[in-house]
Amino acid sequence: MKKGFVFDLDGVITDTAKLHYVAWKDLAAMLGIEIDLAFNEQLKGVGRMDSLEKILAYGGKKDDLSLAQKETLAEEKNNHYVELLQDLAPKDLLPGFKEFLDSAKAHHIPCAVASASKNAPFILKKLEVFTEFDAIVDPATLAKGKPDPEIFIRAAQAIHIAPEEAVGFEDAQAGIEGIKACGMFAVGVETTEPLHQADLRVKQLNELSVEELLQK
Ligand code: XGP
Repeated sequence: MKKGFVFDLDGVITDTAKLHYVAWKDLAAMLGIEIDLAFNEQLKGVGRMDSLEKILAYGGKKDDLSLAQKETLAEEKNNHYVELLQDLAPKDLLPGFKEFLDSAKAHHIPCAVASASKNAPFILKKLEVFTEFDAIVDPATLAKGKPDPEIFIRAAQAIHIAPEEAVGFEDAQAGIEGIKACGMFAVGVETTEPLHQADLRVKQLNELSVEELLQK
């Protein structure tokens, strides 16, 4: 029996993954690096500085910039991304997410957010679901990012269950790997590429019922 749910944010609760792509693509272009959707899969679930490092390595510019320059670039990308978020509203919750969350609450199942994004609280407030979660892990407090399982272990702890008692929801391969590495049941929300190692794959959360998942 499962006792709690742990959700990624970008691409699971709302489709902000595509806005990250727009902002990273523009920043990369400014640096003379062209990224495409296939490369973008590698940025999903990965924190801000690590995403920038991946782009620089991809463009052969790994050792070209100082830490201060990288921090400035990461901040520029974030400013652009936050501008793109301004109109975000409850209508932007992915289909079936709110119904699923409401059903979990009706079953008294604790729910946590495990996102690499430092913008998670801001986005959840815009979507008007911030207060619906029992815990939101602060990625700034983590030693390692996804695919390390740390964020998922911390999310399970925050809702007072063992990782094996939780179901994790992810749209990123790095996230699925983190979920599996700590023994959680992994639901892969597949929007583009196939997610390897997921225990269950869906396109949208409205394909799932809380009752069924609790039996996993
Ligand atoms: P934050 C974001 C990264 O910038 C982005 O590349 C990842 O895909 C995303 O986190 C994963 O959720 O972090 O810049 O919003 O803090």
